[in-house]
Parts: sequence; structure tokens; C-alpha cells
Amino acid sequence: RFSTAAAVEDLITPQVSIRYTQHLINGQFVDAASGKTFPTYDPRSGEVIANVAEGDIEDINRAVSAARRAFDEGPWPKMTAYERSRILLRFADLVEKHSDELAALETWNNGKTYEQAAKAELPMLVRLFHYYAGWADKIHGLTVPADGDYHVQTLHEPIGVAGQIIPWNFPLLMFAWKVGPALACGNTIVLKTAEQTPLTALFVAKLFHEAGLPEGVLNVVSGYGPTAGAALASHMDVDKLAFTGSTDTGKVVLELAARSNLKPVTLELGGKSPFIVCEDADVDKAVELAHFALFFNQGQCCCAGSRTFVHENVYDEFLEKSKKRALRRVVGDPFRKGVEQGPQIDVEQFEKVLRYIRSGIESSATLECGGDRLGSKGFFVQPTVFSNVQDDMLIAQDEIFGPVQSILKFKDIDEVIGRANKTRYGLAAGVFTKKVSTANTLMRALRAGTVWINCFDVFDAAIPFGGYKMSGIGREKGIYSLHNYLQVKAVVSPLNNPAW
Ligand code: TXE
Repeated sequence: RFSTAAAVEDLITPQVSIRYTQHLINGQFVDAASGKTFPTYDPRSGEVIANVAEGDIEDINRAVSAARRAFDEGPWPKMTAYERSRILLRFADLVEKHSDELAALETWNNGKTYEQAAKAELPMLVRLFHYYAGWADKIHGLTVPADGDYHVQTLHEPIGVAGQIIPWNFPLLMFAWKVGPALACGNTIVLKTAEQTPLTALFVAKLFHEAGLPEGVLNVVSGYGPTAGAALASHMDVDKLAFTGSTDTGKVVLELAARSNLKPVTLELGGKSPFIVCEDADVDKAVELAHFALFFNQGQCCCAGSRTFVHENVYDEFLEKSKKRALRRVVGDPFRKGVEQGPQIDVEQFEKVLRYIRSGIESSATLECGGDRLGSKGFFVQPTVFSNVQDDMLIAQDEIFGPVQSILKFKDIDEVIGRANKTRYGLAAGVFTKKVSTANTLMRALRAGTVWINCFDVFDAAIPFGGYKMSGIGREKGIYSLHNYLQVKAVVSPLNNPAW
């Protein structure tokens, strides 16, 4: 039961207990077929908070069989779309009811601030299910004016069993982005959570069943990538795969999907997004937005603005103020009010971030502040700012996924367009300017799936999200995500019945 430091006045101490640690297969919580479990941790301390069923190929087989049965035999795909929509809405209501508890569990297992989980992520999850509940009964095909005496129509049908593999940086939101559209279209699901953060998905999947979801429609398996994840990606009876994670693992799952049954794959992968501060920018506002664009969620965002390009005329002022802002950033227990930054997710990510900081120092970028761990317990990293960063440095090329801001200087718009696009990634970009013409030029020239102009990290359920280049394949959210979970059937019949 979580109740740390209840004596500290400004700690938010919602009561939360860990209720579910088994797989949820066919509507039942079950142990792993092997009986094995694996530990999940509190990143504030590195201590084990629960042991969770460890899924492997056999658990994935069981979950896929349940999802297959639920799809082939119904009632889910055969229900009216309105009935499905009602279940999504009832689920959203139940999430709202348990929102404090869910936010606390998310913070406990992930290390993100409780305020962020409670005020941003839970409401976004609820909103997303409202959004897709609205789509459920508006999915329909076309009548097609083909040549000849034929009546032609298209049916938009659910694709079948969806395999979904999600990461640990936004466990509940990633659940929502994957599950919302898949269920709205009438598919059934086997979802594998990230090994670091298995707890909240099990909780919300249980709520889905309380909301009336038939058994077998949504199955959640906990476990590691190379075992449970790979089994799902290569399963012959999975009809579609959706993955969010690193670019390297994205390539692996794409290959597994191709080598097995050629299931279509959508990928949402890494990024190295530019955030461009133009000459005319209000520097104070630009500093705050660029800070948010990078440091939000401990820097663990695929779309983090991790290359801050600043025009030479405002560079010095921007740098000085960015450094001060980073030094003011409140790092600490994510349950404490006013804390802006909690720990990194785990020891691997923590060490990876520190390695990149060392690489920045060695490659002679200027370390303006931070540069080390914070404290001696848990996975806290000092907010770190590098200036004098050059395009060919590792810290300007690789996804660091931590609280490390790299500031680069530019002279003119054409130059910054070329440099911003010179990356293997293309997930997002930020532009900060008062000039409409500059915004328009950059908006069109930047090769990225999202361009935020004078804002950043705006994640409405209706806005599509996904990457150019090695940041991924396909789009999630909005109307675009529906296409990932639908088959199009063309039906052709003669206008006049021939005489046979
Ligand atoms: O990612 P992985 P990791 C980036 C970020 C981070 C790096 C490594 O740069 O530092 O990736 O993080 C499952 N077959 N992002 O190691 O391995 C795994 O169990 C099938 C960006 O956590 O991609 C988990 O569920 N599945 C990112 C999921 O893949 C496999 C978010 C992600 O893990 C698998 C997270 C396999 N062989 C990390 N191996 C984003 N786009 O937001 C692993 N998995």
C-alpha cells in the first residue's frame, strides 16, 4: 500500500494499492503459464513495488486465442456500433471515477509528477475515449461510381485481432491511443505493456470489463519485449500490429510481422525534433516554451524539442535565460506539489542519459548547468543545458530521452531549414515567431509529422500524430487512426441481374 511520507505536509498522498498483477486474458486475471513473475519498480528509489506475471509465448498464444474467439464468434464485432460506443463511454466514466487512484499508480510506477498524471493525462485519456466513442457509429463506406452497369460499394470492416505493444513513458495515454480506435472499429486486442510500467493498464482493462466489454475483447499481457513482445509481433493469428517504442525495436517488429503473416504494422518511434526560435521572438516566452518542449515528462517524450535552434541575434539572451530557467526547475518527489520533474524511468535510461551528458562534455559542447545525477537514491537527473552544440555531435543526433537541452545557433531561415531537416527522424518540430510569413515558410519546409507554431505538445484526441522518415509509419489519433484498424471490402454487383 502506498503511503510514503504522509507526514510531509505538501505531499499529495492518494491512497492506492496494487490490485492487479496477473495477465488479463479472456476477462479473467490469470498467472503466467510458466508461473514466473518479474519485478516492477518505484523509480524514486529503485525499490520493487510488486511482482507481476511474466508473459511469454504461451501467454501470448492464450491471449490471441481468446481475442480470436471474441472476434470470430462475437458478440463484439456483431454488436451495433451504438452499443460499442456506449461501452467506451461507460469506461470513460469509470476512469474518471478512479482518476485519483489511477494517477497515483501511474506516478508510483513511472515517476512522472502526480499533478501531470492527474491534471493532464487522465483527462486526456477520458477525452480520447469520448472522441472514439463518437466515431464508432460513424464508420461507413462509400458507393462508388464505377464504369459499366455495376453497383459498387465499399464496406469498412474491423481488421480482426490487433496486437499492440506500448512503451513506458506515457503508459495510460499509450493504452488510450492504441485501444480507443481499435475498439471503436470493432476489433479485438492483445496488448503488451512495457516491462517497466505494467500496472495501470491492468487496472483500466479491468474497468473496461466493468463497463460491459465482453470477455476476450481486450487482453493485457505483461512481460519483456524479446519474449512476449516478439511472440505477439510474429503471431500468425494476429491481423494487425501497432507499436510505439524505439526505432531499433520498430525495425525488429516490422521484420517479425513481415516474416510471419505480413500483418500490417503502424510504428510510432523516436525523434530528434527541432524547436526553432526566430529572430523576432519574445525571448522570455520562447525560453519558457523551449524549456517545456524539452523537459516535459523528464525529457522522456518521443517528440521532445531536443534541438533548440536559436537565431544568433537573440542567442546570448536566450541562453542566459534558459540556463536560469533550468536551474529553477524543481526536481524531486513527483508526489510533492510544485515538483516539475521526477526521476527517469529506470536504471538503464538513467545511465543512458548520463552517458549522453558525458558525450556532450567530451565533444566540447559547453555545459551551462546540470550534468550529473541528483541525490544518491533513485533515478533523478539534474536539468542539464548545453550550449555551443554542433550538428555533428552525438547529443544533436541521437534521442537522449532525458532532461538535457542542446542549444544550437543559426543565422537565417534557409540555413535552419536545412539543418533542422538533416536528421534520420521526422516526428515533430516547434517554431517560435511573431511573423506569419516565417511561420508559413517553416511549417511547409519542415519534414515532420507535427509542426507546433508558438505552442508545443498539444495532444488533442482529434489531432493526428506520427512520424516522417525513421520516426515511424502511419498516424495515430484523429480520423487517421481509424484507417489502421479497418479493412476495406469492395462489393460489386450487376445493376441488372443477367439471366442465369
Ligand atoms: O524501448 P523499446 P526501450 C526510445 C528512447 C529510449 C529507447 C529505449 O530513446 O531511450 O527507445 O527504450 C517492447 N519485440 N523510446 O528499451 O525496446 C518493449 O517490451 C517486440 C521512444 O524501453 O522500443 C516495450 O513494450 N517488442 C519511445 C516496447 O517494445 C519488443 C518510447 C518499447 O521498448 C521487443 C520508449 C522485441 N524484440 C522508448 N523489444 C517513443 N516513441 O515514445 C522490446 N519490445
